[in-house]
Amino acid sequence: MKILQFYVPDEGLRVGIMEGNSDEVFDITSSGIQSTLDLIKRSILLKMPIESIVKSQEKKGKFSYNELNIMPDKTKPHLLLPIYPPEVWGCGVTYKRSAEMRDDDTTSAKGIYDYVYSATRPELFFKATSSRCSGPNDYICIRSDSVLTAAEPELAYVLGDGKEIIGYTICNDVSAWDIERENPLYLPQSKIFYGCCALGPVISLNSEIKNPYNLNITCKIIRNGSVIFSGEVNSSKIKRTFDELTDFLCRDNPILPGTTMTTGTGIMIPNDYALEPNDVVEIEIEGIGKLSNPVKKL
Ligand code: DO4
Ligand code: MG
Repeated sequence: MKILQFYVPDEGLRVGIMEGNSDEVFDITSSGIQSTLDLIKRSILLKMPIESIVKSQEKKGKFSYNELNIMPDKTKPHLLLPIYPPEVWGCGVTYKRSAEMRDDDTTSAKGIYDYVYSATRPELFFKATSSRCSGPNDYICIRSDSVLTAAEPELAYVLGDGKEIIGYTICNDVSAWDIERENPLYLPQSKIFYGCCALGPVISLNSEIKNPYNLNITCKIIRNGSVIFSGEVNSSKIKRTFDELTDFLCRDNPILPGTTMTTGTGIMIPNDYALEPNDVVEIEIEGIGKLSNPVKKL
């Protein structure tokens, strides 16, 4: 089962589900479940799987996914962020390619990426709050003081109770690489800004993802209607387990249900394909779907 959020004119935010390979989105919103975060919290409170809670909800309406998969427009039903996460955290240098390219391109602190790739302690960083996240087909941003901002296509997971993973989504960890490379102490500014984190289009619950360590991840950058970059990786290439990453995240750190963790990029986009206004970034992950976002400069 996949869970998602969408907007309907005159009704506002709706909670949706999709089952099997069907394109149908059923509206399961109720007075107690007004967001996917409510659904996660209800499942924790009642100690019941999300699927069982959903089964007891009345289906209020039906939409086709394609109809909802449009740019946000207040006059039309459209997809929203699949969750308003209390926090989004990021993992860094979890793929060899990321360590190699980052070390090659930095002059300020050679070797730091190779160190963290091999060290016991992973790199974890605060990435975003909901107000900094962009949903499907919404703009991701290049900050006004960056000339080299890149897409980072990543598999992300959503936490339920404590360290439990309830499902998976796609994240674009949009990053100002020029600011990151100037000095490692600038990392928060390279990572956190308005429109720095795209999530969606859905959360695929655990039942939907047989093996999260064997998912094909692809990314395309489209400029003026043509694909100018295309890359892929399999999540089997990740160095760390998700349990290991969550363990470090939760160490002496209060983490709320719905917190979303993005697991690092294994597709390093060459500098020549730094984002430009009006580019469109498409990231596809098996079992989850395709997250597409246009780009604008702040
Ligand atoms: O330290 C830099 C950030 C690493 C990152 O975002 C990634 O590997 O995906
Ligand atoms: Mg990243």
